[in-house]
Formats: sequence, C-alpha cells, structure tokens
Amino acid sequence: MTQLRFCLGCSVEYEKESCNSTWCRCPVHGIHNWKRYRNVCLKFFNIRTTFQGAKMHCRHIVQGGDLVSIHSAFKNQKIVQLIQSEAGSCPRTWIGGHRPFPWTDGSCWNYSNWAPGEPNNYLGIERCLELNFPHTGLWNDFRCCFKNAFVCEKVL
Ligand SMILES: [Ca+2]
Repeated sequence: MTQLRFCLGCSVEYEKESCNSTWCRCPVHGIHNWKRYRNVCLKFFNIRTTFQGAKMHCRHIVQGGDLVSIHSAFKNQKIVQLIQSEAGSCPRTWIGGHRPFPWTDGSCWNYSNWAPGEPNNYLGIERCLELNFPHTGLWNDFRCCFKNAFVCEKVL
C-alpha cells in the first residue's frame, strides 16, 4: 500500500509501507553503481571529506546532484542500509542538512532523527548534519570542517 506524503511548497515524497530490500539499478546515463530508491539515485562515497567538499562533489559528479536529503524514517533506514552494504560498517556520514536546516537541495525540513540531546550546536560551531553518530541511524550537528564519508543523491 502506498501512502502519499505532501509537503507544502516542496516536492512530494512518496512513501511505501512495505520494504523491498533489493536495490534497483539507477537509470541515469553516465553514473555507475548508483542505487535507486523510488524517485532518486543514491551513491555512498566512502571517502572522508569536509561537508563543503562532499556537497561540491555531489553537485559536480552529476547534473542535479546534491547531498542526500531525508524526509522519512523509511528513507533514513534505506540510507543506513546503503552505507552498511557499501562500507561493511556504519561510519559517520554527511547528509545534506546545514544550519538552520533547510536541506542543501532546497527541499523542506519535514523529518528529523536527532540523537538524544542533539542538535546541541556545541561551542556554537556545529552547523552541518551527520548521520550515524553517536549510534547507527541517528543524527548529530557537527563541525563542517570534520571529514566524514557522504551520500549523494540525484532526483530523477
Ligand atoms: Ca552536536
């Protein structure tokens, strides 16, 4: 059963109640080994770089690319699953949130999965959003200059 979740002023997020654990091939010409999740193509980069470096990489590697934005618990779970399958672990990973937390791709902020006590903006310098800290699947605001792995997304 498919549920439509609308977000005013932003794109429509399609959610599915049941989870198919297999990934579809991404149909975008010129990018290889990207995974498809509903209407987006995803790629985990197990390369440690700054938030800005990660964002620029996503934008340069494919037209319309950006750091991934997450709008549901289901998608959060899929991203964690992607990272685990590619890395064999759950490293700290940049996703496309930047204080005051609209997503870098311009989509609306309608979901979050902050770790307890986060976002704490520790020392007033935590402006970027990482996944998998302090535990798998949870979010933390952190220093943008820290070097993390990252996940890119391209909307189809
Ligand atoms: Ca924090």
